[in-house]
Amino acid sequence: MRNGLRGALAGIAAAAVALGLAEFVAVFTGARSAPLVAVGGVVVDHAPEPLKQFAIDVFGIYDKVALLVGTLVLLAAFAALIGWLAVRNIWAGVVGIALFGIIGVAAALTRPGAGPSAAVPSLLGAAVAGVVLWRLVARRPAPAPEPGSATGRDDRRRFLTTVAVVVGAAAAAGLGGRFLATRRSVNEARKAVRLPVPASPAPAVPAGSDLDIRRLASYVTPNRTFYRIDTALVLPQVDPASWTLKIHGRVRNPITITFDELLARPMVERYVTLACVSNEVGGDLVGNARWLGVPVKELLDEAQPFEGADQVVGRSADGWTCGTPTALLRDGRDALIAVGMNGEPLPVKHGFPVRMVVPGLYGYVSACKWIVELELTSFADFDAYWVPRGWAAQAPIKTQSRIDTPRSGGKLTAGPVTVAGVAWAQHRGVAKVEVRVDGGPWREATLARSVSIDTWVQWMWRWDATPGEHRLQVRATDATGAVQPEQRRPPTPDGATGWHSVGVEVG
Ligand SMILES: Nc1nc2c(c(=O)[nH]1)N[C@H]1C(S)=C(S)[C@@H](COP(=O)(O)O)O[C@H]1N2
Ligand SMILES: [Mo]
Repeated sequence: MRNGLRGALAGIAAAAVALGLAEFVAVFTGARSAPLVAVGGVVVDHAPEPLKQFAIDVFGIYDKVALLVGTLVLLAAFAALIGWLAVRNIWAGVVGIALFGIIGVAAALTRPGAGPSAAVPSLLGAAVAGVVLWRLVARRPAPAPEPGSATGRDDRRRFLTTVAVVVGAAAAAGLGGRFLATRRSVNEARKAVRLPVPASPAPAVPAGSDLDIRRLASYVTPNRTFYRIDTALVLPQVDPASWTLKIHGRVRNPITITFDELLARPMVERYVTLACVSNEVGGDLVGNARWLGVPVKELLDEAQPFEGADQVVGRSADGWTCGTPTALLRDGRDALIAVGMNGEPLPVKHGFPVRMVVPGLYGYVSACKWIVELELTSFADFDAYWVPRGWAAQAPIKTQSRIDTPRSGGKLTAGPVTVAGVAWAQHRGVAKVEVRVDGGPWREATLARSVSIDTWVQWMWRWDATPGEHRLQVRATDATGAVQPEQRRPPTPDGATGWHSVGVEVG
């Protein structure tokens, strides 16, 4: 086997050992201390905004998987290079691995909330990788056998077996670590949670909220299919037994409450449609759920914010922050510190044990998952996570409407066609939805019923389709009379605008 290839394989084996071992050790030092997750987290936090939007556009909700796979591929390439260099000079290999170790340690130590033990997975991983590389590269049979000779073949077989065993052991350690981590996760604690009966139940969903049209989004979105957006590469595992919510900062009366204390308070249950600011026109980063929780207003009233504390910063267990106008949280809308979603404890990926939900505001300025702090401050004094990354500090949800059926590029038969979709203008309410064909006159759609102005609403319109290619467009008008603007604008900095349109072929 050629020395270069041999070195490259040795490098990849060493890297696999480092990652597998680190993943295993991270079971004990915290999932976010594993080098892949820590470095990935730094990339997520510091990647330029256009790149991130590109990732969301191209990979959608798989952007995190794409990031991890991409990182692994890059890593394998560098590991191969280090191994290749190590064949020529073993010290070059050792320095290369040390460099990786340092990057891992630096990333893990600088993650929010990291303690000194966060350095351990990368340190151990790099140390063992160094030994593996040394053994695989330096232990050459001397003298070098003729290529193709019996000793050459034996040597090659021995080398490949060693590499296979090492990589296999690394994979076992890594996967074993992942398995143990799930076992140690909060799933058990979540199953044990008994949600209280709401003192103020949600209004019953009126008959006719669901038009029961194929491919039309259901009025209530099941937890299973509810969109998920966050910066977390591994889900924060927040144990309700040790969870507290600290309300502090510019308040007269700082308070800290435990999970049991929160559950003991009178709870409110409301339907609220959540929407992501990154949603493109016609996109599906929006969903409607029944949330159970304590009104934020009551907690703030107890804490007594000082005059001028116009921003409430929600802080997550993983350090993520969002900033919500204090006045909006106290204006009587159903802003909740929520523990329940559609009758269940919050799913872990939707913020278990506790999150915030605020009708009318995009998620990134209000819907803090895994929330552990509410800090009273001012917009002048603090920028939350997405603000220095180019997104607006204040972001009410824009009026939007979407055509769910027919789909773009659909082939239809001439005659009556049901055109249907959803529209939303949270906390203002949708007053009207209109559809037009090929730029013709606007036709008013039929609106389904909804429980409140804080949720989306289904709409439908009967179209007598004629043969040919056609373009359908939709627009909504909110209850203040404002018509959804036509002008197409991208999601940055405060939400996309424009009319959703769908091209179809009628035969
Ligand atoms: N801790 C934390 N909370 C977060 C986020 C995050 O990255 N971290 N993302 C926010 C964004 S951008 C949105 S749109 C909503 C999405 O909530 P969901 O994943 O439950 O649908 O969560 C918000 N809460
Ligand atoms: Mo979002």
